Amino acid sequence: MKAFESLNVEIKEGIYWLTLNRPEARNALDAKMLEEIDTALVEAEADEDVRVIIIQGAGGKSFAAGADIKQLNTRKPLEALIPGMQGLYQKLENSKKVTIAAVNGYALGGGCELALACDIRIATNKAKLGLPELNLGIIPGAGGTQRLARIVGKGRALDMILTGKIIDGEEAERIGLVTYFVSEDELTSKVESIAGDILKKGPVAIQLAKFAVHKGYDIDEGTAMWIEKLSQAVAFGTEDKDEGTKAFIEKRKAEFKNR
Ligand code: CO8
Repeated sequence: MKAFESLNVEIKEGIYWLTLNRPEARNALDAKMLEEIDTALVEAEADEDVRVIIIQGAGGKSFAAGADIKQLNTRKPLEALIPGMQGLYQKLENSKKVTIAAVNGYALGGGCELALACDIRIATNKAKLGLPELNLGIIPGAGGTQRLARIVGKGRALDMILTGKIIDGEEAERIGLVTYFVSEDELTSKVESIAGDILKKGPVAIQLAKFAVHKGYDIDEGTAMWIEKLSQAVAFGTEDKDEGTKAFIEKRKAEFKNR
């Protein structure tokens, strides 16, 4: 496992815990941290035992307060065209592992966009989420304009982006921006319990289901149905499908092998 400056990582029982660790800057995502997240994702992706990636923020005040504004201040127009944060979050969304954002404290701008790129989001009573980029004269440019609208609908996304309003975890759950709302004390156990449910499933089926949902969402329904069908054909060819169906018939727990 690599050593990082701005991250803490730990692998425990199939879970890759990725903790953003710049609490003095509210875990703002500077170039170094983005590079390290990229490296951590490559590491997690290559590890067959890792099935779930959980992203959280250190320090109890913030998940991530967005891109590092001091670094943004000197960015030139063409630098916005590099894959950068947007490309990194696309990698995250395309990961074959299940990704969970555990949001305690601020998830603003690029921090909120990081959570939006995860498969499942959990917010606590201390969470504050928003896309306040317009206050800085820029727009949410790490997938926020697209993913927020897809997740909460165009009207709510426009309201949040154009006003820059910050919402709490309870409202985030109400509008569907996060999947679960829990108290700060319950966060770790909730995340572990969701990860535990995922770890019981066949890894190939998890990957195929995730791919079908994400890729199918952006295209016409007929083509998306074919993605689903072809993904199912792949699943039907796995030993895990034989094991899963056999275990049900034999009234026992399935032992999936990832093949
Ligand atoms: N960047 C750099 N430093 C930050 C950031 C940030 N985003 N957020 C906080 N910090 C630093 C502060 O400067 C401060 O540093 P110092 O102690 O040296 O003065 C330290 O963290 C603590 O901050 P505060 O004293 O402000 O702490 P509070 O608890 O009072 O407030 C907040 C916390 C509400 C999070 C507040 O710091 C804040 O509003 N931060 C900025 C939030 C923001 O606007 N985020 C959006 C950034 S833009 C973005 O994410 C763009 C993404 C897309 C880019 C695509 C590029 C192509």
